[in-house]
Amino acid sequence: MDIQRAAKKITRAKHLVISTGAGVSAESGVPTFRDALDGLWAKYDPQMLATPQAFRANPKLVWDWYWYRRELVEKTRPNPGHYAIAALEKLLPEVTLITQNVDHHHQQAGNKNIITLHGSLFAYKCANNCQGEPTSVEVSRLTWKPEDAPPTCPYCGKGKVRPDVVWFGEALPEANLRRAFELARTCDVMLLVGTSNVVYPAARLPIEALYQGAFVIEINSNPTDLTPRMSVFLQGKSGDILPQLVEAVREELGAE
Ligand code: BJW
Repeated sequence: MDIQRAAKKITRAKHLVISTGAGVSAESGVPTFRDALDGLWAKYDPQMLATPQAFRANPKLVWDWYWYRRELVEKTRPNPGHYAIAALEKLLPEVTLITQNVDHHHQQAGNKNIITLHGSLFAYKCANNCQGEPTSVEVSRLTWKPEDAPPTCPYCGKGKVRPDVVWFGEALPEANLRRAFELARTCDVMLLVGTSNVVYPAARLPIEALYQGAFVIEINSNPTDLTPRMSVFLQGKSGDILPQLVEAVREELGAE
């Protein structure tokens, strides 16, 4: 069976890289981006909310939308999929998690070795990066009225404070991106979970891994454009499949 085949490869991996997207948090109640009915982009226009141009044109709208999402995520918790990924980090010698997610659920579930590609809903910076990239701002220490949002940068007094997430057209954090590509090119097994694989440069990670001969396992509730190239495709909810996969890995480890 495919789960057993995947578990065998994972158990014997020299370096397992796990790459996750919004689907892994869907069962926590965090909306994905591109799911047709309940994805964020089915209701909101990304060009109006997730670009630097949108923030310049309407900072309050963008700020309020991110604040609303932060509050929504704060009400949610990691799900069995996140905990299964954290268990893999404990069970196996070399595991690195690369995530596009900004919700911190992997950190809350217990993963330590994490590379974040698209920032965090809980971090903020000066929009002008007045002290260098990124000029982090601790928003809880600022006094500001919601109606006057976004607050002004406490360092330069000019730039507006913005969420430290990566918007369309912006560069990803350089060191994180470099490390993610190094790992994709050198890992022997990659587990790709809950991403539509349409947003670059993250979408290139599984392709790089495949080029280098890695065994790539995809878990998704729906096939993606990359599915035909996968070594194994496990179709279903990550909160169902990942715990089964971890159970099978434990059995493999016990059998060795
Ligand atoms: C389940 C499930 C369950 C559901 N279990 N599965 C090359 C070609 C074409 C375009 C480009 C290119 N290079 C760059 C671009 C432009 C652009 C891009 O990729 N556009 C494409 C959309 C065409 N990329 C960029 O602009 C990036 N920047 C860049 O390249 O800069 C270059 C540069 C260099 C130097 C200087 C300056 C610039 C930046 C991309 C930033 C993406 N930002 C966002 C928002 C983050 C903040 C926020 O949260 O608001 O990141 S957009 C959004 O998409 C978010 C996500 O991280 C990202 C990926 O989405 P993800 O995670 O895959 O979610 P979904 O919803 O798409 O998919 C969910 C999947 O889960 C589905 O498959 C479901 O089936 C599945 N699922 N429930 C398992 N229970």
